[in-house]
Amino acid sequence: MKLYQGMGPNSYRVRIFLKEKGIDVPMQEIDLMTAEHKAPDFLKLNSLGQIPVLELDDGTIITESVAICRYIEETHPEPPLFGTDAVSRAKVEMWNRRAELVIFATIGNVPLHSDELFKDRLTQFPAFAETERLAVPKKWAWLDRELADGRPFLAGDNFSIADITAGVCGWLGEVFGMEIPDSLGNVRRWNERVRSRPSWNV
Ligand SMILES: N[C@@H](CCC(=O)N[C@@H](CS)C(=O)NCC(=O)O)C(=O)O
Repeated sequence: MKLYQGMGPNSYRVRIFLKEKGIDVPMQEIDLMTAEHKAPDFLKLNSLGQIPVLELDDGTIITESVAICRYIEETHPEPPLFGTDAVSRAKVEMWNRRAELVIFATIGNVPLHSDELFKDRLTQFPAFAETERLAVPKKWAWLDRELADGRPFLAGDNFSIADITAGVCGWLGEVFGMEIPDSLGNVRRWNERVRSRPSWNV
């Protein structure tokens, strides 16, 4: 098995997931700054030219961070990070989707539409980046209201992939000057709880 990965939130969430599982996977660093992910050899692995990519020993290629994590979950079930029964699995899916669609997408649009690194990937609209930047505190405020019920993790009592996805958003926001507002105590406590785990130092 080999993980092609590098900088950015998606590789980061897979590395955190592997660390939570206690698994060592050989990794190959793909340099986004030199556009290694758009080189013909890499496009044979992922036609979208994105990282991370997991290559299995039989040559099977799995892309998409959550699909990679699901494969790891199936092959290494402990500790469970996708829930354990019908309700908890559904809640983890629900919160992972919400973290991706509501928070990750909003924060991600800021660099996507303003950073030099993405200028060839899409037509950038810097004004859209700014409206998304302004929307970020509102997204965290929504999560703060959700977490007001006192649950320790997004999907309930147990740490899951949803916390990894949303926690990586906290990290990405900091990288681009969008810290979680001080006034949002529930989210700040959750963020501290999640990101102080040893798995985040990868
Ligand atoms: N949906 C994919 C997104 C992968 C992705 O966008 N990766 C970024 C790095 S975090 C990338 O490779 N960006 C380069 C590009 O899109 O050109 C996933 O969940 O893995």
